[in-house]
Amino acid sequence: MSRLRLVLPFLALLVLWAFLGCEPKEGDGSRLENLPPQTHLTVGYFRADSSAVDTMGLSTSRVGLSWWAEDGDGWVDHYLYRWSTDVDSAGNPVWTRTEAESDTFVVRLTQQLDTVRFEIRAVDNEGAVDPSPAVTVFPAYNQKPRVDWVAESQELLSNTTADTSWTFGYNTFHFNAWDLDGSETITRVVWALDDTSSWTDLPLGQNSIPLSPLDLTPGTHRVFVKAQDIAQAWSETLSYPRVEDTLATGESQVWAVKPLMGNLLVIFDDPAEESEGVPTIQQGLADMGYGLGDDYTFWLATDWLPYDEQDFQSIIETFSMVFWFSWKNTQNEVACDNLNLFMARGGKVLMSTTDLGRRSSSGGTYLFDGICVPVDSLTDLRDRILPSHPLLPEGAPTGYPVLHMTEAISFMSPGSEYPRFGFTPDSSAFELYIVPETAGPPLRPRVPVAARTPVEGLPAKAKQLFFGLPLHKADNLDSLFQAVIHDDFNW
Ligand SMILES: [Ca+2]
Ligand SMILES: [Ca+2]
Repeated sequence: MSRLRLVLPFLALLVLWAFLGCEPKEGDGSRLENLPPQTHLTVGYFRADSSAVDTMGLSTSRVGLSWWAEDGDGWVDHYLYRWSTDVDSAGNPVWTRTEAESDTFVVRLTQQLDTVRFEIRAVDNEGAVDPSPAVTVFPAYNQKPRVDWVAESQELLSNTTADTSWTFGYNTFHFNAWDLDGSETITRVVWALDDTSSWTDLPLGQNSIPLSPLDLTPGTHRVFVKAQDIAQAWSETLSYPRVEDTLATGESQVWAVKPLMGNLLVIFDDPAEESEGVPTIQQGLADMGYGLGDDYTFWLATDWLPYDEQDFQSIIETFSMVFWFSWKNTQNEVACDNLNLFMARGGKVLMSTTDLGRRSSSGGTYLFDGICVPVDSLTDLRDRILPSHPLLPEGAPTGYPVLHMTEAISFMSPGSEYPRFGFTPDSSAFELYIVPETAGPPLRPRVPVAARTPVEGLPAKAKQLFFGLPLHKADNLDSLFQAVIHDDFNW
């Protein structure tokens, strides 16, 4: 054996000794080996609608967790956690980094009752990971999804005076679908009309069921909707009308669809005057040969318009003419965009109201905001129109009759809240009717009370007529309707 062969192992041992000797020894007071952190976990179940811990709450899959960790020789830098369902496409565990020490999770259950596992491990300032993650395993119960109608969306259908409510054939049902486990866990929403043996899927996220006359034939109907979650659980089935034992006070038990008939839609929008105004208008139309249900459709809009503007647009565009009768309060402002679009597409509108929008808060000037009448400004001059004061069709095409109010109408009460009669038409319109000066006392000046907007390039025809008074309190309506329908709007 050569000396070299004895020396080499010795040198190797020496190097090894020197290397080991450089390592700090635990407890020797010099630099310590880095200790990994130790992670702890607290499980609390939280109700989805409250931050209160529900200690009994194994009935939700929405869960609140908090955690902390200690590190004996440094500090905790962050955490890594994963749910048993967190795997990548290859099935490998996926860990999520967080610096938070609590969170609320939606556990994505794939069956009604599932076991879920959560583990979390702290990472210290030197990158050492807790080798023994904190773990919890618990059963979680899936909540059924829920559906309900959007509040107020069924105003059209709320008929507090009768068992039957009605709509026209355009009606969009708006609903909310949610799930206490997180609405993102809803995977399917279906609806049915009348026959629940056949359901139609809605695109996810579309919380409305738009129905047209293709679906809504005249007669009674019932619409149904339900949602399904990722765990295949169905919500209760929601219907309109609701089933009897879930009806709220005033809700209708029967929903009927009325047909859209004729080329004229008459909207009556003056609840206080229904008993007199409705027969007056219907008689006027009958006298000039227009039959209810054949030539025109009547809509008693006492306190509602469709929730969905597109429904209203679709309804009015079924017709070539819309007559809208109201007085001190009208809802036409909510429909103005629709009416303007209707007219831009060739529709014709006759409207009567003295409701011309809000006054400005400062000067009492009328803002004319949101109204769709051809008014430039109010003359604000004439307090009353009596039955003896004629309404003269000055500047009107031939055929328009002289009108009289059937009772004295006044805007002087209450206080000065209401404008007086008379307005100046805007640049698109011309005076149609005026009330001439009336000898006093008190002397009452001449005022324009109606305006006519001719069709561009067709001045003998009109597209809009506006009366700044309650037209349903005027006489000679049959002659007026004759001139409007058979001549001025006939283009
Ligand atoms: Ca450490
Ligand atoms: Ca659920």
